[in-house]
Order: sequence, then structure tokens, then C-alpha cells
Amino acid sequence: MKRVITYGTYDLLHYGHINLLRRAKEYGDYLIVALSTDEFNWDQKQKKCYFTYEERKKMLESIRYVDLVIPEENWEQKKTDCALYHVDTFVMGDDWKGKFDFLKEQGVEVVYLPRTPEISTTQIKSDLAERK
Ligand code: C2G
Repeated sequence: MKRVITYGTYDLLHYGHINLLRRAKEYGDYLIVALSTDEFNWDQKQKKCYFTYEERKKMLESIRYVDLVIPEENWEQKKTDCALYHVDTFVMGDDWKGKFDFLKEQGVEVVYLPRTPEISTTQIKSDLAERK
């Protein structure tokens, strides 16, 4: 069984997220999503999520490509996650290109996929704000 992992906030779930998850799953048989906790988002990414971690987790678990959702609590856990879950392939959108190549040193294939253009959670929020 080939195991794939990816990380993210996945707030206001949209088709760009789904495109990423669909393509990530194509690299294996089992896809783990390490979902940024509310604390990690706020402390480390200055992101205030619209949906809580539990709500975002439920939504991700309902996606056919996703097999397991675990919490992302810090930047450092990727190495131990990949070892703990026997991960073969690490996948991220290419806005992160090069940032996680260190995982190759522990035998993990690292893949950066093109982002889906024209859609982002930030864009959704600003579009909705303009409509008021
Ligand atoms: N994404 C995409 N296309 C978009 C928007 C997002 O392919 N239009 C991808 C991102 O590249 C990422 C995933 O969807 O791989 C989740 O995006 P975010 O929730 O914005 O994740 P991010 O805040 O980048 O967190 O440790 C890594 C971080 O947790 C990544």
C-alpha cells in the first residue's frame, strides 16, 4: 500500500483544495491530510479560520480521496509524521515548491503540484466582503 501525505488549513473548502487532494491521491492508495489546528494557524500562519478544526476535519473526512485526517500542530512534525505513518510520497501545492525537499533525505518522494488558479480562501473572503 502506497501512502501519501499532505498538509494544509483547508478553510472554506473549495475546488482548488479538492483538485489538490484528488491529484495527491493519484500517487498512492492511502491519503493522509495533516490539518492545521486553530492554534497553529493563528500562532504560525496568522490565519483566523472561519471553520474550527473539528468542522474542517469533518468536511475533509467526507471527501472520497481522504483516508485519514491528523492534526498539524507545528512546522517540525513532517519528518516524524512521514516516519510514523510510513509515508511514500509527500504532496503540496507548488506555492511551497522547494520548502520541504529535506524529506527526500528520509526516502520520501516530494511532489509539488500546480495550484488551481483563480481560487483561494482569501479571495472568497474578499469577494464576499465586497458584496455587502
Ligand atoms: N491549493 C491549491 N490551489 C489553490 C489553493 C490551495 O492547490 N487554489 C493547495 C495548497 O497549495 C495546499 C493545499 O491546497 O497544498 C491547502 O491549501 P491551504 O489550506 O492554503 O494550506 P496552507 O495554508 O498553504 O498550509 O505545513 C504546510 C501548511 O500547513 C500548508
